[in-house]
Amino acid sequence: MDCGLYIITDEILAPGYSHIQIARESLSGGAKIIQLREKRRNGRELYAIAMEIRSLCSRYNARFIVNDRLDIALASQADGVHLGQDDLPLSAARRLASRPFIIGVSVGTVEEAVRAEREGADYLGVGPVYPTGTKPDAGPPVGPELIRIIRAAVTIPIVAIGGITLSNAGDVLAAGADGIAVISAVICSPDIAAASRKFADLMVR
Ligand code: 3NM
Repeated sequence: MDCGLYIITDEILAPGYSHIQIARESLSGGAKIIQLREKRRNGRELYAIAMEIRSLCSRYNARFIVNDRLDIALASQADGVHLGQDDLPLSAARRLASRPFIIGVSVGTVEEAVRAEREGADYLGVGPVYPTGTKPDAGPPVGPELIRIIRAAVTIPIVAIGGITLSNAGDVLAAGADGIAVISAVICSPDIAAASRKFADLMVR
């Protein structure tokens, strides 16, 4: 999977912005992957949002990933799904969605990373790298050091997540992350497209 700037939509953190608006602005600022992350809406609403983001991502030649909901990902013809450690097991998801459908898995230890790769994950979300208020149950920060350790232990792409800002993103990339996933540093900014552009520029250097 080609990585790059990976933006996760969160309507709660960006009052007045819908998932679709967040996706549109991030894409116009150079995001390469959009993940729809929504835990409150019903399936019908989520499907409608997913269909819109699907077509936006196609227009920008970006990937579209759905958090947790494999049903919504498949129904909307997303490029993939992102699974947490408490979501559907990877092996079960893979039975329903064969490649090239992408399955990403969140990991917070090298053991989880190695297991996810062995079970067929296409990329790893590793975090939280730094403290973050966005996901209070994300666990203690692992620091760029865990990126370095996991980089040496697996070959699949690593997307670093958690508390990543313009000032620490360089350290995370230097530790071996292939991509950077960002929520608050982009979507809490008054200009989502401009904030995305700054991260995207950092990643092509
Ligand atoms: N998952 P922000 S940290 C959604 O560690 C999520 O798995 C994490 O948001 C993990 O960029 C996180 O605002 C929140 O810190 C990331």
